[in-house]
Amino acid sequence: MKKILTIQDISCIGQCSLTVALPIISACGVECCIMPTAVLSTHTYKFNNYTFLDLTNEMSKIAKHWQEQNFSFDSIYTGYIGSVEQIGIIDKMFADFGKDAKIVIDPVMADGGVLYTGFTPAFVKEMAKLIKKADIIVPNLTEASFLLDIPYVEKGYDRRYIENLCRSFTKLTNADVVLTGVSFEEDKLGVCVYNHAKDCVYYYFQNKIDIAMHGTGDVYASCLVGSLMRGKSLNESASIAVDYTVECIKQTIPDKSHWYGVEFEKAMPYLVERLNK
Ligand code: PXL
Repeated sequence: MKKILTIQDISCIGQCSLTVALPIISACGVECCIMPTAVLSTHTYKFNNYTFLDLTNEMSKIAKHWQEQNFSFDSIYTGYIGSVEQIGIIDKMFADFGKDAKIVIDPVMADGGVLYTGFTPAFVKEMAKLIKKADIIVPNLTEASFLLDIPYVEKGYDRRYIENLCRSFTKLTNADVVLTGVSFEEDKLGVCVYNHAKDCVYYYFQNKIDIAMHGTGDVYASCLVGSLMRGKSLNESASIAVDYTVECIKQTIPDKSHWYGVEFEKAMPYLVERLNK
């Protein structure tokens, strides 16, 4: 069985980061080990007065113990990272535990043209350096714009724009790019997968559901990495993750009072069945 290490926060309530990555990766039939970056009472989106316990010191201690045990992983997948200092620790962890690992970085920091609360230009700069170490990066359009230091374009772009944007990442990294939130037609939303070695792109779209739901980025990336480690190709994993994320959104819509995340749990049977095909 393959073993993924995922590095991100524990938002105790909120259906994002580790509370999403653990169950989804497990459902993919892959062992999920965790390195928590922080513990928050909830996620930071539309919640006020949440608690935040920084785990930077603990991360170094955990890593030291793992080194003594000679642990290594088939994949290291990073999500929400709490600080610039943690980026340095994670960089070292890639070297210590990820020699033969697929390094997947979801540069969680922004959406809708703006940085999330607590993220700074200094963080963006460090993240732009960290992705040099990645095999695959999973930015949304906003994060891609911040990393490349270009203006965010919300809509009205064409294929040439998207493909040039993906290709621009070759300045920063040799990683393949899974660019999320791509839309050329009003009613379609999907991803562009840029294969760095072959310099070619693959698109996958679904009918757009015009409701923004929090945590879908984490659902998407967790499913992508889980499918990859389950043995699916990158293009296939990118497509499965689109379909699963859409299924999660559809399952959440009837529950009008559920506002802080997606009910990804309801769509788990769909994911398990799809991966068995
Ligand atoms: O879904 C990304 C995420 C993860 N962790 C925390 C967050 C967010 C997005 O807002 O606040 C704590």
